[in-house]
Amino acid sequence: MSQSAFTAAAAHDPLQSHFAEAKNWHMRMLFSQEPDRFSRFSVKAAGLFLDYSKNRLNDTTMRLLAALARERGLEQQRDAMFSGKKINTTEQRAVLHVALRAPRNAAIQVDGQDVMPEVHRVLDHIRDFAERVRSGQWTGCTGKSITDVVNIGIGGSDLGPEMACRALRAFVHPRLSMHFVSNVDAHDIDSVLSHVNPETTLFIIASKTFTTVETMMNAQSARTWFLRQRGAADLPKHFVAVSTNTKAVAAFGIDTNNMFPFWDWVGGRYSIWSAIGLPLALAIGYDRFAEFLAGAHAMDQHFRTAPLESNMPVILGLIGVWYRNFFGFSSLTIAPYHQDLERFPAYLQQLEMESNGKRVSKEGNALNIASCPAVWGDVGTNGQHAYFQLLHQGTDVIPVDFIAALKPSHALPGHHTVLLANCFAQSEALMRGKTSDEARAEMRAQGLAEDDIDTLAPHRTFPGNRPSNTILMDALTPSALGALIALYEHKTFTQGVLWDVNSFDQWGVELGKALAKNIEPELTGTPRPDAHDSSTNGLIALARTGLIS
Ligand code: G6Q
Repeated sequence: MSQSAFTAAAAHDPLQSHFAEAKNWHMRMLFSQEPDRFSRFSVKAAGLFLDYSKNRLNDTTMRLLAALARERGLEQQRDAMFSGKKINTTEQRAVLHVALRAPRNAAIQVDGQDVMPEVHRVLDHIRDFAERVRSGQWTGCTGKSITDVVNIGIGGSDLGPEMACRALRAFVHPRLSMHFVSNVDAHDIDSVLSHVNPETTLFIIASKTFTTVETMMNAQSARTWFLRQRGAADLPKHFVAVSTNTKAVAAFGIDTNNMFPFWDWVGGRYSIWSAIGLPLALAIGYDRFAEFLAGAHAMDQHFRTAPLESNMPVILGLIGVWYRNFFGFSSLTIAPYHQDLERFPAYLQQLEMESNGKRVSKEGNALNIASCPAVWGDVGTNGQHAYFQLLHQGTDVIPVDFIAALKPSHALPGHHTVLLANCFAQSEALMRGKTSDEARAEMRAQGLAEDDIDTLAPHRTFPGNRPSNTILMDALTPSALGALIALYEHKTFTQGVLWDVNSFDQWGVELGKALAKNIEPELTGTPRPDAHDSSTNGLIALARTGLIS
């Protein structure tokens, strides 16, 4: 394995030597030596606040990490992305989700062509369509207003709009219920179809390629369900498409005037800002959707212009690199203390793991360093009653990103104070831990016998020194959500640059799309035992009999 660009960088060895010292620090010590850590290690941008003081780092760490980022060409590669260069080299594509949220008068070129007029033509179409559906002007085939919107898509054509519609629940039009169907397992679509009325339901078939098996099967099932109850002439009022494949959309029977296009320079997991965001625009209205785009654009401006040392996405990315490549931590947990961000961990899981879950460099050489950690999580306070045990006392150290809003989107008294208190208390406890002496003193105060104290002390001791970031916003508004997603997009970009991977292809996902096609005919047709191992043959045989015993 050749040396990677990461370890070959001149800034790498000083970081390695610094780590030899830093790995012995306890954050309790850092906080007592540097009482101003909160102001020193926090940053505001685009309406978000990041406190990164509860991390195992100091000024030198951040200076050395920024030097590594500079040496790896982060600033130049960022500028290359923003200017439409084909940085997705394995697919020869530009990467321009930032253009989708840029103002109308921006000029961004791909192959010598300004993409902004086309971006805004589609946005205007979205605005017009969303307003007609929301106002009741767009009706179903019997003249009734639309009450249910069913988005059929998967991966990047599902997770973004689903997460965002859930996150901005408080802003959704009261007449509209939003549904998301993704799984080829028809239990998914069945549970939706059994609750909606064909006369008042709008289906959005969302697929960049319009060939993805899951989406096409679900779309066909929705179409069959619809045609069983209504005529083919009624279909155009109830089916619209978001795609880059006009021919396939027309072949499906969708009026191409009701097709919302996007472009090959929008990656699936970066597509919520494109027409893939149509369900969100329908749900919250175009003006709010525009605020969502503006929030992301504000974060883009910050990422583009702030020095690396005070650049929020860069800081988040560098801290992740510090833990992954020096401490060797292999996982990151996302803990939104906001029920409406329930799907945000799943969204980030795709964003980070599909982008940076790579084992070769851009040039195709095997990496000699670790790349993306496993990303997972769930909302607080629920996680506290489940896996937080491992975060506090497990043998692995797992850094946490806490995310919270200062103000709730509901009016129920009391809850929000308790929620925030829990969020802050968790990061404090993870950082401080509880020493054996403290555990013993606590038990003594509770009146326990000395023998019991000796037995219990190791179990009631917490090592602490477990890192976390805390990201705060005023409230979970469209603009704050836009900024939050863009923050993580640019964090992911930063890490991809440091690790020297192409963050914008997904050959592992393409593999999954191809593999099932080999086995599917064998489940109903002739098996090909020579084509597989004994395990796969055994499983195919079981599925063919449909019986375990
Ligand atoms: C995202 C991935 C993947 C993709 C889905 C759906 O970056 O490429 O999640 O979005 O496989 O693809 P289609 O939109 O083409 O149906």
